Amino acid sequence: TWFTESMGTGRPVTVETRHCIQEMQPLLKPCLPAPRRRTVSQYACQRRTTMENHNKIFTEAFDILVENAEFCENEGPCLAFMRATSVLKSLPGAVCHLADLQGVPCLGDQTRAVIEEILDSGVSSKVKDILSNDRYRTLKLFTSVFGVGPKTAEKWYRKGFHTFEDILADQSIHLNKMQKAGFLYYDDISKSVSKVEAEAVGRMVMDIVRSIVPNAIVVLTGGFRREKEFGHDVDFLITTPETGKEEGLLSRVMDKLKYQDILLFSDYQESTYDQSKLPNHRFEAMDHFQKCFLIVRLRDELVRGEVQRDVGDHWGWRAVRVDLVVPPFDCYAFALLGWTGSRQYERDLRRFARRERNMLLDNHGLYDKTKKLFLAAETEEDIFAHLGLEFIEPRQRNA
Ligand code: DCT
Ligand code: MG
Repeated sequence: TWFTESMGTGRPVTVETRHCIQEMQPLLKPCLPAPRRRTVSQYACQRRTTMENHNKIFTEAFDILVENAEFCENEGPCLAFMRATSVLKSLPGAVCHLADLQGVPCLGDQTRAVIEEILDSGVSSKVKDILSNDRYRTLKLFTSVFGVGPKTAEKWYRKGFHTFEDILADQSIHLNKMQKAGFLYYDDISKSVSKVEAEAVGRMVMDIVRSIVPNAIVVLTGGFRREKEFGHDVDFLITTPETGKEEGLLSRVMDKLKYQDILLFSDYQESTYDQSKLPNHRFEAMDHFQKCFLIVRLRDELVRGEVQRDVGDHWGWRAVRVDLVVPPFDCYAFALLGWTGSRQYERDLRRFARRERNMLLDNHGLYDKTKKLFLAAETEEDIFAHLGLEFIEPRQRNA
C-alpha cells in the first residue's frame, strides 16, 4: 500500500481505491487545457513549478521509479524518470488522457507507458512490484538513516540484514559518527520539519551569527525558501559583506551552539575553495564552501513562544537537521541560487547554461566559454540575465 493525500481530505488512499479516484479525478480537478500550441520547455529553469501539483498520481509513481533506479545504479532510466516527474509537476492541470501530453517534452516510451497504465487502471504494475520488493524496501529503510547512503545500505542488505535491530545487534558492524547520530536521533530527524520550526531555527542561528559578526547575512535557503511547508532539514547560507570576515565564522558559531547546549551532532567541512582552480569543468555534487551538517536541539519554547511542561517521554525539545554553508561574499548570489534548489531545477539550469549558452554554472560562479571570462553577479536576477533567462521566483522553482 502506498499513501498519498486524498484530494485534500487528509485521508490516506490505498492502491486499491486508486482506480475509483482516477474516475473521479476529472470531476474534481481542473484538467489540462487543450494542448493547442502549448509549448513546454524541456528545461526546468524555463518552467514555473509551484508546490501546486495537479499530477501527484503520476509523480508519486515516478518518484518511486527514480528511487529504485538509484538503488540499482541505473543512471539512464533514473534521469529519464526525474525529468518526467519534474515536467508533470509544472503542468497547470491534471493529465486525464494521453492526448493531454501533446507538446509535453521529456516523456519517452517507458515513461508514457507508465502514465498510460495509471490512466487506465489507477496504478502502475511496475511501481506495485517495486513496493513489494524486499531489496527496495530494505534499502529504503536503511537509507532513511542520516549518514547511510545506497552503498552502505547495499552492504548491509547483502549481509542479510532487514531491520535496524539486525544492524545494531551485529558486533562486526562499525558505525561512523554520523550514522551513530542518525540512529540515536532517528525518530526526530525522520519526522519532517515544519515552516514554523524552520523559522525558529532561523532566529536561533541568526542570534548566534549576529553576536559574532553584527552585519552578517543569514538566509534561509533550500525548500523553505521555495515556500515549501515541510522539509527534511533546514538550510542556511551565511556570509559577511566584508570579504575575508567569513573565515573562521563557522567554527565560532559551532562553539556557541555547543556552549548553549544546542549542538547534538556536527560534521564540519573546511573550505576547499580555490579561485585559481576555476572554472570547474567537472560536475561535482558538492561545492567547496566552508559548511557543516548539524543536528541541533530545538526547544519547544522557541517554536511556540512559551515554556511547555514535559509530558511522558517528550522532553520539551526535538532534534532537527540543519545545514550551514558559508560562501565568500562575491560568490553569494551563485551560492544562493545553488542552495535554493530544487535539485532538478539546478540540474537543468546547469544543463541549459552548458548546452544553450556555452557557459559553465555552479555554486561558485558562471564562466562564459566563448568569451573566456567569468561573469560577475550580485543578485540572482543578474545570473538569470547573464543566461538570457526570464527570472523565476524561488516559489516557482519546485521542479
Ligand atoms: N544542493 C546543492 N549541492 C548539494 C546538496 C544540495 O547545491 N550537494 C542544493 C540543492 C537543493 C538545496 O541545496 C537544498 O538541499 P536539500 O536540503 O537536500 O533539499 P531541499 O530542496 O531543501 O528539500 P528538503 O525539504 O528535503 O530539505
Ligand atoms: Mg533542505
